[in-house]
Amino acid sequence: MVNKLKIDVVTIFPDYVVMPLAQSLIGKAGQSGLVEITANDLRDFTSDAHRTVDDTPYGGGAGMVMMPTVWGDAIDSISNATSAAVHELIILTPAGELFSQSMAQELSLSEHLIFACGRYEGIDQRVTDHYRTRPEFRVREVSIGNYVLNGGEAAALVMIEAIVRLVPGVIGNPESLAEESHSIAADAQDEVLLEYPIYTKPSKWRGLSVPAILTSGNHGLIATWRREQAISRTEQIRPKTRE
Ligand code: JEE
Repeated sequence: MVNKLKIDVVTIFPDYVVMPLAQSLIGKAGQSGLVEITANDLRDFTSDAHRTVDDTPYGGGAGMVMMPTVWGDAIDSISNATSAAVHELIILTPAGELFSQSMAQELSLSEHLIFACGRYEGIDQRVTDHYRTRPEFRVREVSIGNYVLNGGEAAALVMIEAIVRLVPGVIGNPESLAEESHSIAADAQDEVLLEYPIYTKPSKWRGLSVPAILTSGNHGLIATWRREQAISRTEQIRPKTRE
């Protein structure tokens, strides 16, 4: 087997993650054996009767912070159970680097991804700092966008869906991936060309007709029209801003 990807999600809500993963493309990827996903319960790595994962913040402030001890035990155990040479540790946080298509491309080539999904105010910073000193780990603090969620689980699901569909052999349609990879290279969150509008039957619906050029049979003109549509759409919806 060539490109096997193991994904571990660590969370206090493993069911939140398991249910959507059982569906759709990701589920099929699992059946194919190309990807194996495990939802791990963080509380299994606690050592007290109450299964505590959080404590009050040093320096004061609102809310609770997740303890480094529990996270360290979980990540050590999960990484030791996997033979991968490198573990990509992805710590979800509103203060992380923004997730992008190019990051998804990179991560789809990994052997082992560990998603650390915090809750409350997040995870003690020393977890990131410690694993950055360990050569067998590659640590990234990642955010999926500039809005605030209640925890990392939804963000991990978004990332997993974007990553798994890029694993070679998972998507049944290599043509659509090849087409995609053009638009990927530039993707630093600038330089992305939005897609052209798409249509199917019926040719007239509620008084709206499909643009005549698409039924003309002239593939050269269609390609030019689509390029122009993509450009004008991009200028309208994502105008280049200047400082
Ligand atoms: C992981 C806990 C909740 C809420 C404090 C202070 C932050 C944490 N794109 C994304 N948005 N949110 C997350 C995300 C949220 C998380 C955790 C990821 C773990 N939470 C939480 C509020 C705060 N706020 C003011 O600035 C904003 C911290 C995420 C991703 N990925």
